[in-house]
Amino acid sequence: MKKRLLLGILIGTSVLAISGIVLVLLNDSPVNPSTLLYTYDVVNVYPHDHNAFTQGLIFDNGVLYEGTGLYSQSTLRCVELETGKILRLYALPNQFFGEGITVFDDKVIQLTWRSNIGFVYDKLSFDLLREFWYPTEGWGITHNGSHLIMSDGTATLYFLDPDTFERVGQVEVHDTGPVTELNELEYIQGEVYANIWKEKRIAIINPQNGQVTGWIDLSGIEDSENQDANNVLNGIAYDAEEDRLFVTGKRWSQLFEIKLAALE
Ligand SMILES: [Ca+2]
Repeated sequence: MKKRLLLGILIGTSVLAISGIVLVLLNDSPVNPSTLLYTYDVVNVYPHDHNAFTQGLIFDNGVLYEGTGLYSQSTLRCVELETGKILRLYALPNQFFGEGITVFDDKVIQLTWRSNIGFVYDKLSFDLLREFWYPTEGWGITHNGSHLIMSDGTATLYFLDPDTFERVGQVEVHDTGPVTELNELEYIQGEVYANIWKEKRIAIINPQNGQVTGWIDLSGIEDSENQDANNVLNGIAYDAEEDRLFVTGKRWSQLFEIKLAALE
């Protein structure tokens, strides 16, 4: 009996140990040596509303559009970059937790977290034009000019028809393993940049096959005022005309323009 018990303990311990190794491998997503690694230089710092729980951020036609979250506090806003001044604001009904946004043509599209409903607004007036349904959680959204690209907190990026909002494709994002917790997105020069929830790094993803082609290490960039575990890095915007890259975080008081620097 003692031998059996000992054997059982040994087997059990081994299974736990093996499971532990597997979990560590999956969670740590070790960096593929062929991916490019970037650090950053801060080029400009702009004010950011420290009450804005940033879930979506884009730069369009000279201004920022920002979607914020939390129940009873979610908004869509148009913001002046240089001053942080809110030029236009729409408050979502209290039952919705706002998530990612993107501008497609003359419309703003906004996801919600767990309501399975997206909203479509007129870009200039913020008049609500229509709603659409999707089956997963809503996290981040961007587009490649022909399709909307959305994340749901897993390793999957979904491609949606921009008119019908039907799902027409998907890719699994991976480096050496699946890369989960894909959050706010931005499509930049043929690749998808994705915040990883609760991490200070951004994945650069080939949208054709989901392969991570680079990582931006944003260690050291953080909010100087508002320390809270939920106030994580989130929000990537790109000014294509002037090639400016902006990042911020949830309830951060600053928004940073950064330049990437490749690490050897
Ligand atoms: Ca974005």
